[in-house]
Amino acid sequence: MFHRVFIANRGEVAARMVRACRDLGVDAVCGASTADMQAGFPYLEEAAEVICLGRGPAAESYLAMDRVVQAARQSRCAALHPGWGFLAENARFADLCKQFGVTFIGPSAGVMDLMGRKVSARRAAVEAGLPVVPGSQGLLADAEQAVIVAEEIGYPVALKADAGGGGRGIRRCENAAEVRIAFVDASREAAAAFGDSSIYLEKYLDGGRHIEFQIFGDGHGNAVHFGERECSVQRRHQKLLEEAGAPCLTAEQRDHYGKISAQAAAHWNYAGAGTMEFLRAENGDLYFLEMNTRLQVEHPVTEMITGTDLAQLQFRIAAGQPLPMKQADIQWSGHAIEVRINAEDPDQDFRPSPGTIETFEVGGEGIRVDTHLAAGSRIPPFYDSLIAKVIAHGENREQAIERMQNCLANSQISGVPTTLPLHQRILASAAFQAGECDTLWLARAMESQEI
Ligand code: MV4
Repeated sequence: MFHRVFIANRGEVAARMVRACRDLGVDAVCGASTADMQAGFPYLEEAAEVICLGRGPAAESYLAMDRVVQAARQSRCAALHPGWGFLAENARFADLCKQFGVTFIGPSAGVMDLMGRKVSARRAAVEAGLPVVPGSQGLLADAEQAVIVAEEIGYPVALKADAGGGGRGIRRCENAAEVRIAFVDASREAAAAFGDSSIYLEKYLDGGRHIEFQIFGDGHGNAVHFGERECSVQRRHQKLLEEAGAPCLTAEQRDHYGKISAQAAAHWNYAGAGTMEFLRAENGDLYFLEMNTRLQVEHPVTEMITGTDLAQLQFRIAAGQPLPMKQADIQWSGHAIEVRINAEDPDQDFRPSPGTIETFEVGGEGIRVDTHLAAGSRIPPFYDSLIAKVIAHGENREQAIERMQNCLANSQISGVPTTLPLHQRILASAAFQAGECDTLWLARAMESQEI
């Protein structure tokens, strides 16, 4: 195992990785912006060393690749954990780490590059035996080609950016006229957002649900899956609540899609943590959409029901150890739900609400809290607004819901407005309790003031 690891991230992510380092007996060196160094976060007190990366804006600190690598080297770290967000899926950064002799805790730059472009990810998925949504063979040359492919596949279709992901820039089209307009808009938008205007097309599946499978490979040809999560409760492609397992999946489906996900990871000789994202169609079938080559924000629900520390597993794999378990060793117990508490004002269209946390008291039976904050901590304005994840584990879904509701009812968070009251309304809704929410449910339920 490594002696010292550089944590190239901040906030809740960095706090999680500092905890993994402590549990593994590894010294954690945290890179931090000046804004975060003054924010009073307990994890920076616990770190073996804190290195200033630059000023508050992420472009001058957490996204400044050269500075981050230099800081890791200068602090004599053998490895670097990118967390999620920032540089975690940047293949050029993974390559840079390698050049500087620092082990990037994640998969190879090659597989990150393959998955970073969605057309190549689709192709790799097909080769590895995963079901994909019917779509264009590759990139579309122009709007007229898009119309030809759309007519073959049948409407509605989704136009997507090859360099996109996470839902940014997806356009649903019902006819040729809409495809022509959307193609021009989507190309322009993709060029501005990603510096790459390439567009492809898929059949649009309405009423879908977001199901993702957690996989791990060890780069020695072995791969396993840790089951699925459902993340359909979203707002503008931001997940608000996730659960494991998925209420809409049968045990047979978990085994089947988990198995083919792990087989695909083994096929690519994948090393480290990854997530296969699927869309569940209304008929119950799952289709591969994209792969995230990192651990995810919502990994704790999987940890709770499998009893495995996935962050520690990342460190072990990166240090060259083989997977310590076989598929048959991975068992599921109970149900877990996570809510993301954001410092946002639900009454002001979820505008971020930076400020100082005055009280922070969250906990209860069967509750885990992942946070970087304590009373008195400041929330700088530069980064995403996640301040805590509350995870409830129960023997079954009903108990997990009940424990989460008890926890939220007794929580005291003051100083800034948060999304906590919205979570209470979601948990109390009939649709959520019945496990019936698709990806459009939250927007509609809020629009109609149903919640
Ligand atoms: C789709 C889709 C319908 N049909 N693809 C959005 C996130 C990105 N990873 C994929 N997304 C979608 N892809 C086809 N062919 C609908 C979505 C989608 C969605 C997916 C998951 C969770 C929330 C969503 C919200 C709107 C659209």
